[in-house]
Amino acid sequence: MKIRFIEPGNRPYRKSIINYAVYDRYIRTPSVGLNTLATIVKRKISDTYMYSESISKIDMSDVLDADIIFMGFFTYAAIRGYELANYFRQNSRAVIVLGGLHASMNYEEAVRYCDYVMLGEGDETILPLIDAIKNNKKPDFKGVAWIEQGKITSTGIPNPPVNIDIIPDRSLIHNYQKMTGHMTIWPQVHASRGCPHNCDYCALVRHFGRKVRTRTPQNVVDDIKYSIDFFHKKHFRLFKDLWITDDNFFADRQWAKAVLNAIIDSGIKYRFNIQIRYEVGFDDEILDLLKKAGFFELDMGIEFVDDESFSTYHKKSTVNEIEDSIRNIQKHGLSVRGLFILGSDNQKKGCGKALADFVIKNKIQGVLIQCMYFVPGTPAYEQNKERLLHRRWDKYNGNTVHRPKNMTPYELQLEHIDASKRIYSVKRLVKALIFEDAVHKALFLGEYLWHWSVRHDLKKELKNLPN
Ligand code: B12
Ligand code: SF4
Repeated sequence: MKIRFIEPGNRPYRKSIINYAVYDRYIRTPSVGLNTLATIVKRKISDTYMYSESISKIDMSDVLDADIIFMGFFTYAAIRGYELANYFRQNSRAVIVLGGLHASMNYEEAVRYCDYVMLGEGDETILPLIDAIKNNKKPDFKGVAWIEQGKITSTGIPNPPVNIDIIPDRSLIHNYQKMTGHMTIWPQVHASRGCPHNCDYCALVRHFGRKVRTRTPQNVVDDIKYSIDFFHKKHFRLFKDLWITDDNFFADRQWAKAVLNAIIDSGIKYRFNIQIRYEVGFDDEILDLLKKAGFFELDMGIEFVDDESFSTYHKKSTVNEIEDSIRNIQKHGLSVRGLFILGSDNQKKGCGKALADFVIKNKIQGVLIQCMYFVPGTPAYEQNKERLLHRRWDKYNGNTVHRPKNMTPYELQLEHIDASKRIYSVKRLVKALIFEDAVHKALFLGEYLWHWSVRHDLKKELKNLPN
């Protein structure tokens, strides 16, 4: 049997000099989730291989004669995913299976483009589905949807896998080893799944559930070691950074401590960053451990810089608490990256400047700004879907996609551009290049170029937005 895994990009991969400077135009990091599934399948079926449009073109001559093509994607890559699925259906005899967060939560949409949609996480259902296909049987276990005589059949959401101790085999991804020389691609490890919270707008809790499932600390350390080794094997890398991509690594505090201690005991000398909620900023013991383990940056989901927005979206933080948390983190010698949302119902014109002022005042080093969007499958989507401008999922990558309450969509997009321009101004670049340490000089320059490319795309979208 021949199995191929495909990760579509937000847009198809194109070789470009720009790939060396920015991460999301023609280049991104390949999916750890799809790589994990490919690793599970490879153990049983030797002719298993993966292509990710984040780092290469798809070799169609290798894919079209596969028996099964598995594709996985998030919302921003769904349109490209459907385009590829249509192409495979027309040009290959392969069974086409779609999965991942977007396909799973929108299976009634996705099922029109494939033979099967897989629901949920897939680790425990992918091999049974391959067996069912091989034996020409319809799946009789949870986790699959398909169309039969024009009617959608779903066997329901499967239980989430408990044992997630799997080290993704990076060598299964086409071109990956070669691309590890690019500084815009970095090693990633995902150590736990699920989050006990239940934020209205979060798709993750719907996909991964509220029960936190963790990998053993030793398995996480082994993955970190292998990942670092993979990235350094063929190339010299000036920056030694690894991103632990968990959504809520500290939800199980005892386990988090055990992993940090395991990293310290392993003697790995590397630099890590990780996502946090603001409460972690008050936990001195954890902050000390993070520093000792080699963490240099904490990526805080701050979302808003006004208390009214926090209460509208049921986020139980205040601006004062967030500022105190940031100060305490910085006191421990760690820097803070801010993850923000613009376009809440409470915000009006000027919110871009307010965001930039907050970032500059609190010495936040690096930002990701996202205009508010309501993702299918969440309560926020159900309440707000009438306000979405369109369902062109490829635009759901930071752009304005809804009608804000106190601004026009066009004005909100301008606020986003304004915030980015103020934070990544030439004046601030020069200042960073003179006064920051070597790492933050390089980081600021990288972020400056990345935001320049993000703004370029945001400006291009302006002509499509109502004013
Ligand atoms: C790492 C990461 C990135 C990386 C790479 C992403 C990648 N290639 O996977 C980078 C930095 C490039 C990135 C960028 C962006 N990201 Co991002 N990212 C993440 C993050 C933090 C972790 C991804 C991960 O490894 N997950 C863990 C693995 C185990 O899960 P998984 O990939 O879903 O796979 C499992 C299942 O879904 C399933 N599965 C997956 N595929 C398939 C396929 C089949 C056939 C089957 C059966 C099962 C299956 O099985 C896997 C194992 O169980 C997620 C949050 C999250 N927890 O997922 C956000 C997330 C995916 N990002 C998000 C966003 C919005 C973005 C950006 C648009 C942000 C921005 N404004 O720039 C950009 C898009 C870039 C672009 N233009 O293309 C959103 C997407 C929301 C949505 N509804 O789709 C998420 C969910 C964050 C959030 N809190 O909402 N991101
Ligand atoms: S805390 Fe973060 S990961 Fe958890 S539900 Fe809220 S937004 Fe989602």
